Amino acid sequence: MSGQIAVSMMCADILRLSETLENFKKNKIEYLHIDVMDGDFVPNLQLGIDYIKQLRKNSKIPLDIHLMINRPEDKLEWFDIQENEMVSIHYESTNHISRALAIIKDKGAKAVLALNPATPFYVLEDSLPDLDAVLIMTVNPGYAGQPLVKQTLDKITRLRKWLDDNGCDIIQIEVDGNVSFENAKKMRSCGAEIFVAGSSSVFFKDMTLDDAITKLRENIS
Ligand code: S6P
Ligand code: MG
Repeated sequence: MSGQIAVSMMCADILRLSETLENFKKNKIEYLHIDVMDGDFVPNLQLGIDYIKQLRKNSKIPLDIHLMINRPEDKLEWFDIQENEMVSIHYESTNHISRALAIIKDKGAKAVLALNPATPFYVLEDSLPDLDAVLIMTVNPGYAGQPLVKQTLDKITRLRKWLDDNGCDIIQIEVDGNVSFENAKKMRSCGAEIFVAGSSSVFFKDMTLDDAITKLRENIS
């Protein structure tokens, strides 16, 4: 199966959102990636509840909600999670991973555990039965436009093998951070299946959305 694109909405031009969403519909973008930041787990504030509501009203593309917030289990109810959505929580953000994943699964959504670049993937072991995907951060979370943390490429390869060896070939790997055209190709060959596309691909300066999406699709097919 070809790789899927989750466009990073924090990189979209807020003054042109409706035409951007029309373009994503035309280009059959698989997910709208929503970065939620609380100024505590990460040193930045980003997309909120009302923005998410507006997106759901104006687009049928499923959301991929990336929660970079501490103690997500206390806040998941705020998001009105829908059945066709993906929701990721960070391993580093709570002592109650199992409780948080259960809340997401209860809503019928896909449960995703996100790992910062320096977090080893084997910490996932006892969560595997609860997971639909693993989100590998390939930059340190908090900002768009950062350089790749290079050792995360090898981490994707080792994670894919470990998942397959443990009978979890159904668990997908999503990658987020500096997924440039060139890096996306490498990440694809390492085993990534869902690609968060931000300022280094779909929103690449001086390229149209159409051209950038076509180029990214070629590199992850
Ligand atoms: C980063 C956030 C990401 C960024 C995305 C931007 O904390 O989780 O989703 O929005 O990485 O993409 P780029 O190509 O600018 O790194
Ligand atoms: Mg993200």
